[in-house]
This record gives sequence, C-alpha cells and structure tokens, in this order.
Amino acid sequence: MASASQLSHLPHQAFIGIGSNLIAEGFDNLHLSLSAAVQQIGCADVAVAGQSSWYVTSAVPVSDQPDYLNAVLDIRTAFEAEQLLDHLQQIELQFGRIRTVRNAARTLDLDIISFDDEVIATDRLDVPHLRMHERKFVLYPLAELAANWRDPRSGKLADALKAECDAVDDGSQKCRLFAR
Ligand code: A4P
Ligand code: MG
Repeated sequence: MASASQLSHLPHQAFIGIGSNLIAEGFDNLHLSLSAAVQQIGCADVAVAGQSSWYVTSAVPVSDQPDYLNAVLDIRTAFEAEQLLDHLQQIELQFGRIRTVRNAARTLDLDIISFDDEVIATDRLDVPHLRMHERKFVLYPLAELAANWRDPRSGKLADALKAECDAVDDGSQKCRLFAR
C-alpha cells in the first residue's frame, strides 16, 4: 500500500472494480492473477491506497459461467479519467483479456466505479459506473472500503446502495467473503 508522501502529488481519487472468472496464463489460481494485476495498477501516476477483501461472486446476469473473484481498490492518481481508463485497459490486455461479447467470461475486468465526485458521460466513459447499483459484487466491497462514499448522481451513500440492492435481490446474486 502507498504511503502518505507517495499520495500527495496524486490529486484525484477513484474507486476501481477488479474482477475475473478465468485464470490468466501463467498463474495457478484467480487470487494470484488478480493480486498480480493489483501490483500492475501501481505506477508513477497511480498509487493503490486501499483494497477491500476479495469476494466470491456468481456471474451477473445469471449464467453457467464460473464464479468471479471481485474486489474494489481505492486509488490516487495524477491521470484524468480517460487516461486512467487507457492505463487500466492496457493492464487488461497484459492479462490476456480478449474482448468478445458483453458480459463474457474474462481474465481481467477493471472498471472505474467513481472518479472524485465527478459525473462523466462521454463516448468511452460513464462514471459513476452505470450498473453499480444493481451489483453486489461492486457494492459489498465498496461499502466495506468506504461506507460513507456518496454517489454524486443519486446522492446516496454506498451503505444505502448496498442495503437497497440486498432488498431487491431474489437470491440469485451470491457474494461471500473469500477465505484464503
Ligand atoms: N466504459 C464505460 N464506462 C466505463 C467505466 N466506468 N469503467 C466503456 C470502465 N469502462 C467503461 O467495457 C466496454 C466499454 O465500456 C469500454 O471500452 C469502456 O470504454 P469492456 O470492459 O470492454 O466490456 P465488458 O466489461 O464486458 O462490458 P461492460 O458493459 O463494461 O460490463 P461490466 O459492467 O464491466 O460488467 N459478474 C460478476 N459476478 N463479477 C464481475 O466482475 N463483470 C461483468 C462485466 C459482468 N458480470 C460480472 C462481472
Ligand atoms: Mg468492464
């Protein structure tokens, strides 16, 4: 984890969703490949300031895909949002991510959940992530890291979004702490 002095020149704060349900080549399991991906995110312009626990989650929407391992990272960065997306997409490629159809099984998915308190809508980016409110695999780790984070679109706290998601879940979204 980065120290306070390492963070001072990195003016932006973002939460990154990280997940995978296919082991990347060269690794023995999802936990090892995802931990290596977290290491890759850190660079001169990005510091990882915090990380949630890992969660074992069922694929959303429901399918016969293998379970995912998911977490959320708290980062500080000198990048603007689209530069951060470029950085994350490059790391997805390094981990053998092949883009096929939407929601396909993948070796690495890195999503920008939030960027400062900005609301961004461009051709490449919607921030906060448009589907985060429906997804336990985002809200459980986010609420663990930052229960009082406020969604700039809805004005709701992470804890409240998690409670709302729980209330409408029909039991199809498994999300449990990963025991190492
Ligand atoms: N894009 C727009 N906004 C963002 C953002 N906030 N962060 C654009 C990242 N990318 C964003 O993404 C497609 C395009 O979305 C990007 O080129 C970028 O310009 P992608 O990663 O190529 O494709 P995708 O991930 O398959 O599609 P999508 O719609 O982004 O899916 P999601 O929302 O990422 O969901 N189930 C479990 N249990 N755990 C998971 O981690 N992940 C997904 C993918 C589905 N089901 C899952 C999980
Ligand atoms: Mg994605």
